[in-house]
Formats: sequence, C-alpha cells, structure tokens
Amino acid sequence: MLKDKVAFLGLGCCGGKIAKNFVDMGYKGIAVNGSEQDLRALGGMPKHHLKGFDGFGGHRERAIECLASNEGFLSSVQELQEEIIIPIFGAGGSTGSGCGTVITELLVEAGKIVCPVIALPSSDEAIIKHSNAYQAVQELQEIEGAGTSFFINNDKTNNYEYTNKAFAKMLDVFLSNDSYGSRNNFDVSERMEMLQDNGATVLSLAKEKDTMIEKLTNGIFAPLEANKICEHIAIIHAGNDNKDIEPSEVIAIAGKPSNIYEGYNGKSTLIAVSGLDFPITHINKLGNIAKEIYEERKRNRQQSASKLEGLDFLKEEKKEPLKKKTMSKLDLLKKRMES
Ligand SMILES: Nc1nc2c(ncn2[C@@H]2O[C@H](COP(=O)(O)OP(=O)(O)OP(=O)(O)O)[C@@H](O)[C@H]2O)c(=O)[nH]1
Ligand SMILES: [Mg+2]
Repeated sequence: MLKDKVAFLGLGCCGGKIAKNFVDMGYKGIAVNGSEQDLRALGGMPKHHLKGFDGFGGHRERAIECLASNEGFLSSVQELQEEIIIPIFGAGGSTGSGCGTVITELLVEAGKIVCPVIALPSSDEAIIKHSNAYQAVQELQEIEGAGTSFFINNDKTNNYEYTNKAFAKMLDVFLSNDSYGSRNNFDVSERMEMLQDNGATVLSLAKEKDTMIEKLTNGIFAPLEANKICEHIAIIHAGNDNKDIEPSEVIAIAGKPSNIYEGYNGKSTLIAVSGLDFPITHINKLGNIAKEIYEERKRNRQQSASKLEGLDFLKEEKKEPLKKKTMSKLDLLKKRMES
C-alpha cells in the first residue's frame, strides 16, 4: 500500500497541526517544534522537541543554527525508512519555514521522494510573514529533484481547521483510495509518478461538476498560473464511467498533460493535476505587499527620525526582504557542522 511508504513531518506550529490530521488517519507522522506548548497542544502523536529554540521569533534564518545544535533530530530524519516524505510547514512562520527547505534538500539528497506542503500566508498577515514565505518558496524552487509541492492558500479562509481537514481528506484519497473499475484503475506507480513531478499539484474532491472545477481553480490551493503548463492529470471517477467529468474538461482548465490517469468507483470524484508551474503570480503578489509595507515603514521612520534628531536608538530595518540567496541552506548547515 502506498500509505505505508509515506511519512509526514509536521514542522513548526502549522506543520504539526496539519500532520496530526494524517496521524489520526493512520499515517506515520511526527511533529517537530522548539515550542513545548505547541507540541503539547497536539495531544497524542509522535513528537520531536528542538532543544534550545522556543520559536525563532520570525527569523527563519535561525534554522541553520537550530538544526546544527539538534544533530539527533537530523540523524533521525536521515534514518527515515519511508520512500516518500511529506514535510509540512507554514511558509510565513520561522521554525517550520526555516527548517522546511533545509530538510527538503537533505532528504532529496538522501534519495527520497520529497513532497513539501507549504501553507502560504494570507494577504492581510504581517510583512515578515510575506517575506518569509517569499524566501521559502525561492529556496524550494532551487532544490533540484524535489517532488511535487502543495501550496495551501490561506487567503481562501482563516478557518485553519477547515483548510487542514479539507487538505488531509483530499491527499488521503489520492494516496489511499483503493476503489476499482473494469475500465481502468489509478494504480500505485501512476500515483508515485505524480508525486515525483517537480512543480505544484492541486487536488479537488467533490460530487458535483461545478464544485469540482471551483475547488480546482479557486479552492484551498494557490491559484493556478495562466500558462496551462502541467504534467499529469488524474481523475478517480465517482461512478463506473465518465458521466461525472470528462478529462477534456480538466484539460480546458489546466492545459494538456503528458499523460492522463483514470480510476473508477470512488465515493466522490477526485481530480489531481501535477507538474504545474509554481504559483509565482500569487507569491509575487505576497512579495510585493511586503515590499510596499517595507517602503511605507521606511518613509515613516525617516519622518520620525527627522523629528527626533540626535537620537540613535531607532533601529533600521535589519535586512531587505526578497534578496536572492547565494549558497544553499544545506551547504551552510554542512559547513557549520564541520567547523
Ligand atoms: N493552513 C494553515 N496555516 C496555518 C496554520 N497555522 C498557522 N498557519 C500559517 O502559518 C504561519 C505561521 O507559522 P507557524 O507554523 O505558526 O510558525 P512556526 O513554524 O511555529 O515558527 P515560529 O515563528 O518560530 O513560531 C501563518 O502565517 C499562517 O499563515 C494552520 O493550522 N493551517
Ligand atoms: Mg511556532
């Protein structure tokens, strides 16, 4: 069973909460956090406490220092037996967002199929959430050989519990549905193929055609890019024929894939589209919000500094957001651990 080949890594507060949904459904999973309070709130599930880091206070760059001083955690990640690892994190936070990209790179190097789940901040969250998310996605894009990513869009609703459950339900059907039909089946190797598609995947699970399409284009995932680039489309039809939806109707939205996989007799219709471009337009929007607020804060500070001439305690913003990195985080971690 594909379910037995998968392990979830819930990083930080958001990651832990989403991973718990999968553990409750019988998947292997662990929550990782420096905050004992966050871990305690998750109740009974496997946990790893990152020692010496009770939250990173918005500074995702602290992940290197944290991982270097929590070697036991790094080795347990490297010793994971499962073939498919799903790291989950809130991109706007710092513990999960900082550790998520480094762990992804590490596991890809170890030969795993790594499929990150990234919860993107909503537009009305604070500037640091947007710049953290932007940097996290920028780092993810540079990881060669990463599997497919799932971008959850928190702009859709601030009801996290709803989003987390909806996501867990859809991914569970994708990974575990074992319905079969005489026409064809969506088999394990086809699912693995899709998990290995670099880029983004969106899922939709519904009974009515309009809802299926609405969930695909305007559901809990970041909006699709307009370029209609995708690699695979899978449909597990609700009945034993294509009455619920035709592949051509999904192609009209997502573009022409290299292959289409179909299965039958699911409880609802599941649609998965993989190998999509990263939702760059949406993430750029978040980056621009951060930039605008940064500029506004800078202007306000300048005005304020002219009124308070001579006083030097007004701190400048520490760093420009959205700068391109030069060295991979994993390289930095390795360098640090050697010294
Ligand atoms: N979809 C979803 N998003 C969440 C949830 N909880 C938090 N988020 C998002 O994740 C971001 C905050 O990340 P956290 O997981 O709280 O941060 P952290 O990894 O614990 O890092 P620290 O900053 O060190 O506490 C927010 O910007 C939200 O957008 C959740 O349960 N579901
Ligand atoms: Mg936290």
